[in-house]
Amino acid sequence: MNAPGHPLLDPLLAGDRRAIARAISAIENGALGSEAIAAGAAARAGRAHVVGITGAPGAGKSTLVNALLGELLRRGRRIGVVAVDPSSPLTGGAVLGDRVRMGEHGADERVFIRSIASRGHLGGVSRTTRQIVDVLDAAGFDTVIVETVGAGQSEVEIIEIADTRVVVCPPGLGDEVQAIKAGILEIADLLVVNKADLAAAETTARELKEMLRLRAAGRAEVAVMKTVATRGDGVAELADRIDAHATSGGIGSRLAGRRRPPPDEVAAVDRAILSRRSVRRFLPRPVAKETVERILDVARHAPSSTNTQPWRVHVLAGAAKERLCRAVASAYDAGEQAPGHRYYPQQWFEPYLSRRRRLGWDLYALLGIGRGDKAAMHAQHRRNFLFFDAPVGLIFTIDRRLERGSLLDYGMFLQNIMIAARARGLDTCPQASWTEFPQVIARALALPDSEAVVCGMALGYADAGAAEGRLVPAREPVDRFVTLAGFD
Ligand SMILES: Nc1nc2c(ncn2[C@@H]2O[C@H](COP(=O)(O)OP(=O)(O)OP(=O)(O)O)[C@@H](O)[C@H]2O)c(=O)[nH]1
Ligand SMILES: Cc1cc2nc3c(=O)[nH]c(=O)nc-3n(C[C@H](O)[C@H](O)[C@H](O)COP(=O)(O)O)c2cc1C
Ligand SMILES: [Mg+2]
Repeated sequence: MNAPGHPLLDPLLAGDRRAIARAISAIENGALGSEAIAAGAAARAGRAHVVGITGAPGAGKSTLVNALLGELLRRGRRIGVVAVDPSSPLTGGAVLGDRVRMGEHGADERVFIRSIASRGHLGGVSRTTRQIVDVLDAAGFDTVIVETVGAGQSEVEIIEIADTRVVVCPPGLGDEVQAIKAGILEIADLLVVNKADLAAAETTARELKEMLRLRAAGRAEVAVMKTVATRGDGVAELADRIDAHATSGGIGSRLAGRRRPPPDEVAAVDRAILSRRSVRRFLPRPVAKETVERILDVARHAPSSTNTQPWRVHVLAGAAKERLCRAVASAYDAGEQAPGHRYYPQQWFEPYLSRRRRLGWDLYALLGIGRGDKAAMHAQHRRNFLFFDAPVGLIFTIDRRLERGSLLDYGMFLQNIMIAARARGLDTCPQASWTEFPQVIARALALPDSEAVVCGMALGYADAGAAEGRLVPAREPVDRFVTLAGFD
């Protein structure tokens, strides 16, 4: 494990109750080293099933947690419980009776119960709760139950705390049910009408189902259950549902939720993707070597089948770039394209033929190149071999023995480079044109015979005033290339 060291981590991971209790206290108090404990626990988290029990004050959450605890213990689980701001005690349920009171004092090794107050938390109660849950997960409990009132926590925060979210509703007055936030319905995996011994329970359950149908469209599959927590009625069924959710992808889903970028980052990622254009005229402004290295350092995290990472990159600037450009441009002028070059199909067909033509005509129109003006077209294509004046040129190669699948990996790597460049205000143009001159490139870069040229790429700062820059090739709308099935 790479977690930064903390003396409590090893005993904690071994399930030592004193270490668990001390780690939780350290997190609660924001003690020095608590971040290291939290990071270490988070790195080991993901095995426990974390069940969040949320709902209005007095809904019967604690009573239900106690009953559920008893049921899960009967099923042989080891259980950690965290209660945020409890006003009623968690005792360990009927099974444990008086033997277990609170966590560290507990006699039963199978249960660890901890209450925390929401006041006075450094970094917020949600973060503290999340970290404590991770500690219990890392300490080896099978199930971690978290009771929260839900107030002051956003839905996103609850998603990051629990894998399975149970919302407890008291039977109520219609108004009270109406007050349930739509957001809660969006994130609930199970809705429980507790106090089903009261007359209004049936109506409440019906209203909740209706609300799920109307306000949370597409969530009609969310079960609405009834329990009488004080008697244990419906608790075994609830445990069944919770277990079913665990096995159908629930376990660890809270960790996936944490990787979801916050909204502002969503916008930034989208902008980097949507602002990318193939730029065909660059400013002479140089790009620092460190910047290129940084971009490649990000791009190397591209996925590749069985992590083969088939890319090899030749980064050229200054005289090295000039040398390659001179060699290839003069080969182009002499008409020395390699024979047998198979990048595109021999014979074009629709709809690809039209799209291709459209791109060419639009580009030539912007540049004032008339149809049939061979010399001007030649000169424009030639600019590829100057990397469109970009200060940095990249040539990508691959081991010839690799197959088509590796080119798929390669594409993802190339896109990463282009997006990472955008994020830094830089522009690119991916270039297949270089593959017309593999031998010339091999000679200029002293490539071994085993390496094949995949493509080239220009990298630099776009010339904002360039006519070519006004080219915005259209894209087909989603419904033209997507088939959706099974969503309703
Ligand atoms: N009639 C009835 N009463 C219940 C039931 N479950 C809980 N209660 C009672 O409801 C009251 C509140 O129960 P708690 O379990 O403390 O409720 P809670 O949601 O944990 O409350 P807070 O932690 O304060 O938000 C207690 O008096 C319980 O005995 C039930 O199924 N039926
Ligand atoms: C693998 C690949 C090779 C390309 N080769 C060239 C090229 O050699 N010369 C060029 O001017 N544009 C080249 N392009 C750019 C495409 O024409 C461009 O991506 C397409 O028209 C869409 O425009 P956009 O990238 O500006 O959105 C290439 C793009 C890709 C993905
Ligand atoms: Mg409670």
